[in-house]
Amino acid sequence: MRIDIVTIFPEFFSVLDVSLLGKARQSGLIDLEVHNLRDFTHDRHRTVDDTPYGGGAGMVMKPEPWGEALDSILGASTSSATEAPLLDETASPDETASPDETPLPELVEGADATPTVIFPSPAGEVFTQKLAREFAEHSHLVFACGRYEGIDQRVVDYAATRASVRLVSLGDYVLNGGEVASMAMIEAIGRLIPGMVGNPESLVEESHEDGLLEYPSYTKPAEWRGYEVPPVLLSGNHAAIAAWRREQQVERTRRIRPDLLP
Ligand code: JAH
Repeated sequence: MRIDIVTIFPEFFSVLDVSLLGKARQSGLIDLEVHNLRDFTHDRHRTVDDTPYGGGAGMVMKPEPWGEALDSILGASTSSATEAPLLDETASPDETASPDETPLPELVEGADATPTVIFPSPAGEVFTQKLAREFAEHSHLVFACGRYEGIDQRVVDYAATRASVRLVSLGDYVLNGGEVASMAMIEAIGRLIPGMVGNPESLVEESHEDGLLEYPSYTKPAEWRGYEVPPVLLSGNHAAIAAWRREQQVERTRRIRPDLLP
């Protein structure tokens, strides 16, 4: 997977050199490049912001550096999104033919090289494990990290003519910019890329993959500072352990996240 990040704080992303993501990059599984938006300015102050048309508080990110950054990442204009929809090349000629009653050829997601530009934004759709799974199938993701009051809307409109565009929020709170949100998404997506986690079974069991919160975990020693490990976990009765864990999951979910229950 190819990941590009555009930001005025490229140094934020040095954390991606370590841990699981760092290994995935070293192994070539993830090809990640961080771009400094200021490298796409031409004035001596490397200006990326200006006052908002119509007035109001704060500053807005200027479109010109964003346009040049996106062009350098996506390749200067040979449009895909504005022109004919991409055909599923795996479909037989019979399936792609569109006589009266037959639906038009589908846009293929992940199977093609159409890049997806993600704008982290409190105004976006909420990032969930489902969205992480979807993005993990894409071959090229571009994270466009805004700052200040946001990016000139025309950048989003232009990006949509060159790529799939998604506005994505981590939840109902405001950060100072898209960088931390991008990192959270990259970590959630990166660990789902096939070949990432040592044990694939550890992926399906984790929180939210089955719509319930995780059960509590214990390790040695069996007694610590007077606290004991629930005896069922030492019983060797695997059916009883599985039942206890499920009950803990349901009880926790009912108490903390009842919105997740049917
Ligand atoms: C804030 C650009 N919900 C997470 C999130 C994502 C992005 C931003 N804030 C919160 C943000 C300022 C400028 C993006």
